[in-house]
Amino acid sequence: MIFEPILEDGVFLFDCSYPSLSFITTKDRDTPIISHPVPSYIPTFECVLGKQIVKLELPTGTSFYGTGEVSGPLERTGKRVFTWNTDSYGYGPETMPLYQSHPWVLAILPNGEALGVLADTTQRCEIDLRKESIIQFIASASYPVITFGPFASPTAVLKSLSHAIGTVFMPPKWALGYQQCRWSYDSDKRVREIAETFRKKGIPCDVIWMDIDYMDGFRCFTFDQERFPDPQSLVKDLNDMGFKATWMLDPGIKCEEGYFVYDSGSESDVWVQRADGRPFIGEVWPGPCVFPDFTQSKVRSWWDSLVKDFLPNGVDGIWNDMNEPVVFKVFGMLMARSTFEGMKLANENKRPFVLTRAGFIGSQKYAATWTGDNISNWEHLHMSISMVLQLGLSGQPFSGPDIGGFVENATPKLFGRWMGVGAMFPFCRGHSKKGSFDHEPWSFGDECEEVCRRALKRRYRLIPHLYTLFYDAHIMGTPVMTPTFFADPTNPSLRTIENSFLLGPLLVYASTIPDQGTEESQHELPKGIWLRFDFDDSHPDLPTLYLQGGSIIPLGPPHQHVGEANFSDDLTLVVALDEKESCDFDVILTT
Ligand code: NBV
Repeated sequence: MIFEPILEDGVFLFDCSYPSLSFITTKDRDTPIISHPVPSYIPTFECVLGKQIVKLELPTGTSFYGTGEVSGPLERTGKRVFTWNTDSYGYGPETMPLYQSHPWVLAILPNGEALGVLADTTQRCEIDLRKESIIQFIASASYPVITFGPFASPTAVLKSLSHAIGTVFMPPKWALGYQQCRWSYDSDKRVREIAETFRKKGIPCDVIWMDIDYMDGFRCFTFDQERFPDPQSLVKDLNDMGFKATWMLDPGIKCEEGYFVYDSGSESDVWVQRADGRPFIGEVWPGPCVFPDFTQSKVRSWWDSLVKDFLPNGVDGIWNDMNEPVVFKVFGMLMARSTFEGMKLANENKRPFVLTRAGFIGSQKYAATWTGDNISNWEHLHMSISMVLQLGLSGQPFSGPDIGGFVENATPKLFGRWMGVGAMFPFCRGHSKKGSFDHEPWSFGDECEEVCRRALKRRYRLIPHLYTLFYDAHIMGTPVMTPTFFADPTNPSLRTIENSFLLGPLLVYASTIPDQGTEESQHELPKGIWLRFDFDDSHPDLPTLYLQGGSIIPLGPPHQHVGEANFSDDLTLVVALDEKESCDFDVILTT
C-alpha cells in the first residue's frame, strides 16, 4: 500500500481520490510532508463488487470509540455503525443511523496509547467494529483513509485530528448558560411570561428559543403577524432582562410565488435539482418545498445575505433544524456553515451562535449540536451521557441532549435527575415536544424546581471553568467533556464507565437509575487523589463532584445570566493537592 506522511508527525494518508469536505484545507490532505517515518499500522484496501473495503488490524485488547452521534453503549467495540444523515424521531439504543455522519474511529490500544482513523468520505459508509480489534470501513466509491498516531494519549489524537478538520468555533459566553426551549412558545406573550418566571423564581437562564411556529405559515425569514408582530421589541425586552433570543431556520423553502425567499432563490437558480434539471420538490412543514443547494458557493452567498438581513429583527442565535434532507448527505454541515457566515457578515465583531441538527465531521467549526428527538425516559437519560461524550471524541465538543427528553412526558424524578447531569454538559438546553406537558424547571413541583435551581446554580458557578475548557477546545482541539478513562487510559476497567465523565480535572458522577441516588451508586475512581466537594447543595438527584489531585478550578458567583458577570466578581478557587502537595491551573477571565 502506498502511504504518504502528511500534516505533522504521526499522520499518514492512504490513497487519495476526492476533494475533502472534512479537512479545513484539502491541500493539507494531499501534500506529503518531508520526513520519512513509517506508519505503525497499515490498512489494507480491497475492491469488492464496486465497494471499497479498508481494514486495519490493531493489537488484541484495543477499545473503540468515536463514530460520531450514536446511541447505545459508550464503547463501540462489537458494534457496526452506518453514516447517513437521517431524521430519527424518538430513536432507540439500536437506531442507526442518526442525524450526523462521522466516519471516524478513536482506538485506545491496550497500553493506553491511542490511534485515530478517518475515512474521508461523504458516501454512506459502514464502520464495522464487530471483530475484535479490527476496524473496517466500506463505502461504494473509493476514498482515502488517514491515520492519526498512535500517540501517547487520546487527547493527543484529538488535537492532531483538529489540525486536519479544525477546532470548535469560540462561542459567545451566553451560549454556555442554560437555554430554555419548547416546540413552541407560540406567542411573544408566552415568551415574555417564561422569561419573567425564570427571573421571579431565581432560576438562572440565558436564552429563550423560538421554534417553527414563530414563522408566518412556516416560511423561513418571516414572522407571524399576530403572534410575533414585533420581534424587535420582544427581543429588546428579553435582552433587558438578560436573555438572548434564538430562532429556527429550516432548509425547506415554501414553493410560492410572491414569497421573497422563493422568488429570489428561483431567480438566482439556487435550488437542489433533479437529474432532469428541474428543482427537487419535497413536502415539509409549509407543504411543497424547494431546498437550497449549499454545495455551491453562490447559493451560500445568497443564504448568507438572507441571514444577514434577518439579524436586525432581534436574532441573537440561529437554530438549523431538519437539515439532513434526502438529497444531500452533507447538507447539514454546509447549511450550518452558510448560516454561521451570514451571521458573521452581519457583524464581524460578534461571535455567531448556530445550532445544527445534521452535520458531518468538521461541522464543529460552524455550529453546536444537540442529540435530536430523544425520549423522556431513563434509558435516554443514561444514553445522553455517552452520546455527548462520543460527539466530543469525534471532533464536536459542543453538544447536549434535550434535557428532560423531547418525546413523551418526564416525571419529576427524571426531570430533576436529567437537569442535574445536563447542567454539566457543554450545551445545556431544556426542550420538549408539542402536546407534551410543560417542561420548564418549575413544571414538576417544588422539590424538582429546587433540584433544577441548584443544578443550574452549579453550572453558573462553574462558568469560568467551562469557558476556559471551551477556549482550550477552540485553540487546541481538546474535547470539553471526556470519558472517565481519559484520566488513566491504561486501566481497562475505566473504559466502559457510562455514568461519569470529566470536565478537565473535574469528575462528575451521576446516577441514571430511578430509585438510586448518586450516594448509593458505585463510584469507580481513576488512580490518584480525587477530592470530593460540593457547593453546600448536595441532593440525591445531583451528581457527585470530585476534583483531581494536582488541580484547581475557578468558580464565579451563581449569576442569573452570564451577562451579570463583571471584573470585580469574587473568584473562588477549589484546590486539590497532589501527593507532592502541589497543583496548577489556567483560567480565561472575561465578562
Ligand atoms: O421544529 C419542530 C421540531 C423541533 O422542536 C425538534 O427539536 C426537532 O428535532 N422539529 C424537530 C421538527 C418536528 C419533529 C417531530
